[in-house]
Amino acid sequence: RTLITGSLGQLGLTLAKEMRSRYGRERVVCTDIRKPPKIVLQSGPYRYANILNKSGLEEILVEHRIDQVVHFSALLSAIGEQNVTLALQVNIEGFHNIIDLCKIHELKLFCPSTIGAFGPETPKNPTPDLTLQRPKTIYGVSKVYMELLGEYYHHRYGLDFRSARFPGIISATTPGGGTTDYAVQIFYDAIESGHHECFLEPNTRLPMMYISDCIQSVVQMMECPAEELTQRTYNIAAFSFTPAEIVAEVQKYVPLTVEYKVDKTRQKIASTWPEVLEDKNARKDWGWDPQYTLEKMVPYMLQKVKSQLHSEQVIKD
Ligand code: VAH
Repeated sequence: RTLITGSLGQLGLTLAKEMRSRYGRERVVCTDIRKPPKIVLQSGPYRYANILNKSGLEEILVEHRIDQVVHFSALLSAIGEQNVTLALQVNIEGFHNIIDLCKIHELKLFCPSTIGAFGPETPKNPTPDLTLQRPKTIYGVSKVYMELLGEYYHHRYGLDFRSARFPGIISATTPGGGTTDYAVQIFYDAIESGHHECFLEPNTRLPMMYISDCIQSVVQMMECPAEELTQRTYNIAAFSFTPAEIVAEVQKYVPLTVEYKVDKTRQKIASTWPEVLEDKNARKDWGWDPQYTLEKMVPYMLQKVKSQLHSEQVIKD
């Protein structure tokens, strides 16, 4: 039975849907601190949880006989810089509660890391699994801490801790406060207005991934026998692109104009991140094999966003 924290964020509900279709509706419990829309309550078990309330979390784990946790709750890169205190609480204290409970109850724990766990001194192209990590955001610092503490708990207490460094994830689910969010917004703008204001410079190359591959990576990592994993945290890569490149790809399908209105804060963050991740160990150890290229993803995303906006319009009418 799986518990997903931060399930109302960009990835949680898509992962819950995939896991429920594989393991059964009742075997995946979604939690979040926010009030869920009705459709979420109808799709499977949901519990209110504040990851700063350790005893409340423990009650849910015991009551639902949880044996593995996917911990998504975190403040992302840009929003973390706006509220460092809250980022420390959620990304560090919240993680302490989760990892301690997983140790006490011997639960398997997956926590996503990120390209944001690297910094300006890290080799950018390619960025290997094991390299210098001096991130310049509280988000990145908290994710390096998570990687190191997870590794320590594995070696010291035998905790089955697993992690993958996600690139910017592209999905028809709104992300919250990231530096790669322009790559989601561009699809909504292409469908709704035909014009996109991009907050990054046109030549800012970043590793990205379509959500279907991201969700598969979590399922594959969690299903992999522990003895086949040779490390706790793995880079995973699909493709990298610049704003100019994705604009050109979208323009093959729909009219789109773009204006570069650079957000200095997010440009500064993006300039410290890798351009291309090297992920040979994930491919070797647990069969990582992304299915979506940039060229394959763009028409999928346009279709998904179009039908999502249409169904929202129908509900409004
Ligand atoms: C962010 N989307 O931009 C997240 C992610 C790789 C970036 O961690 O902060």
